[in-house]
Amino acid sequence: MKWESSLMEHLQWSDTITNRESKERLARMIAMRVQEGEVIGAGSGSTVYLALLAIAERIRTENLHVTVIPASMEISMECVRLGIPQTTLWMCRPDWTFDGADEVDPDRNLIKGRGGALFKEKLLISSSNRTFILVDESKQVSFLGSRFPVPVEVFPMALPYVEREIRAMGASRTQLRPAKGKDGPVITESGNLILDAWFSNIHSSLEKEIKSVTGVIENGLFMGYDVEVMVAK
Ligand code: ABF
Repeated sequence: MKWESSLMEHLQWSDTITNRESKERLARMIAMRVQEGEVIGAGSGSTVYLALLAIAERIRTENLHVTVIPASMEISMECVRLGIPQTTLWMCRPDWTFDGADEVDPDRNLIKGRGGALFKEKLLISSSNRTFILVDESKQVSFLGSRFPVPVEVFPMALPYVEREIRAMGASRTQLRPAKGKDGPVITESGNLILDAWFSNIHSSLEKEIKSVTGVIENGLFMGYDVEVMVAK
């Protein structure tokens, strides 16, 4: 069908996945957890994409019935392409959710949001009784902020105010995230901006402090969430 083939052109994961073998091991492990009739939340990123491939394979070969709640339009489009049925948080609550992360500390605190879908990812994880975070070893850090800034999703008009408040909280640097391959900033699916904020001391209350600023939609810190971390060697 024409519509499907034009959809395919926009999905270009395969060439760009780092640590692919580790991520494929995780993908197979998560696909094996899916049980008949379950509703599963799917975050975003390349590990989630590979897990969807493995789940689609089980749907094809075992006639498994599973429904996915996707955290992003990109993942939703992958589900369409792979023939995986979808639903929304309006319709039901996921039995469990899987997602990736950018950094995981020894206490299972996370930084997420390099793909800009942090708001819906957090909504999905908060709505789930159980969440699996799939990471390769490169994502394990001794403290958060070692490699990545904290992404903050900001209502556009609030940007100057939010930036001042975030700096007053101790961010040494803030940067509006630029769009890849074109002029202008990243615009999220909800029409907001992403402000990346570098902190040298990410403490347990920082997530809530950032969230309390008027104009902040969400941030990519996940402090103290009850998640199970699966690490591929
Ligand atoms: C999502 O995908 C994001 O929160 C995180 O930034 C990213 C991890 O991507 P990958 O699985 O491609 O390493 O989970």
